Amino acid sequence: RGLSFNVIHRYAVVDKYLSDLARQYSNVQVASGGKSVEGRDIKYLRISSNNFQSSNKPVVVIQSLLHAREWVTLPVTLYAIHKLVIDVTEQDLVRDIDWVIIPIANPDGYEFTHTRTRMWRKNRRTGMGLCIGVDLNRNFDFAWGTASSNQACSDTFHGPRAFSEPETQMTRDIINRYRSRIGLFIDVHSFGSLILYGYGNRQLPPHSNTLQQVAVEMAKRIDAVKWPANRNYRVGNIAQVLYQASGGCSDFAQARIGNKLSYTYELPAHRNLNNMNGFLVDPAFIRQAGYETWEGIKFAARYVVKNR
Ligand code: 0X9
Ligand code: ZN
Repeated sequence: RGLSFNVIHRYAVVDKYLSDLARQYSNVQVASGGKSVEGRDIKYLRISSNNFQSSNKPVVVIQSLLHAREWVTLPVTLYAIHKLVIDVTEQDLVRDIDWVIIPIANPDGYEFTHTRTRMWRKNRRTGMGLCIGVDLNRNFDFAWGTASSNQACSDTFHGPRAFSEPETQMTRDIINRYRSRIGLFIDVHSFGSLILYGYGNRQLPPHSNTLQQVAVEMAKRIDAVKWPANRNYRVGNIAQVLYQASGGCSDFAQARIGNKLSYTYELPAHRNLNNMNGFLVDPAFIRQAGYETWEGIKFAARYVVKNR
């Protein structure tokens, strides 16, 4: 039952799947967070064993495909949905937690990677001259415009102002709406086998020790079920591990949820072909990506329940 895990599904397939689930399962609601630049609904699921709105359980938010070309992030959210709705083997996860899952945060960019340019990263904003697209992970209102590009042609163009894009407004509104209940926020990207926390300007949140310790445990859980077996996940502050970056989604979330947990995942490049571009996905790894990442998410989610 559900969707297969041997292909990367298109927007229309995921869209129908989310609606079907909401029809078939009383604990699932589908909502639109608004429309993308090109007019696609940005759908997300709320999963709650009681009434989501009146519940006071901690909320875990998982988002994927903010960057269009990072296809392998989609099976991670679809696998999470599968394990929370269709194949529920661990009851505590639905008993103790409410979930918000946003599988396709950048639907226009994502469809464009299927129809035209596989390596497209940004959204499909026009009207800025010859070049198209805003980097949605530079468009959030956290130190906006300080470590990003003001050139529309750049792949890290931060947009005309913070939250200029409907796609980032959607995530902002979800974060603001459930702010007091969000215990864990995960923005899934690829690639690099990393679990990163704030902030992108090198400043550490006051609870960075907790962020580090929980991430180390998540990485252990993932590496333990990895195939091919290897211990390659690394953990740390985004600016120390990667580079400085402003306007990031998980930084904005971190600032809003205070001493709770916000991470950016960089999934593994899962290549088994020599010299294969790390954004390309070997079909043999689609299920594995969901399966192993879920082990990390579960650890952090349970940590949230125990430490609320
Ligand atoms: O540069 C990015 O946006 C992310 N890497 S990616 O290769 N997927 O583009 C990392 C962003 C992490 N940013 C913050 N936590 N601020
Ligand atoms: Zn990314």
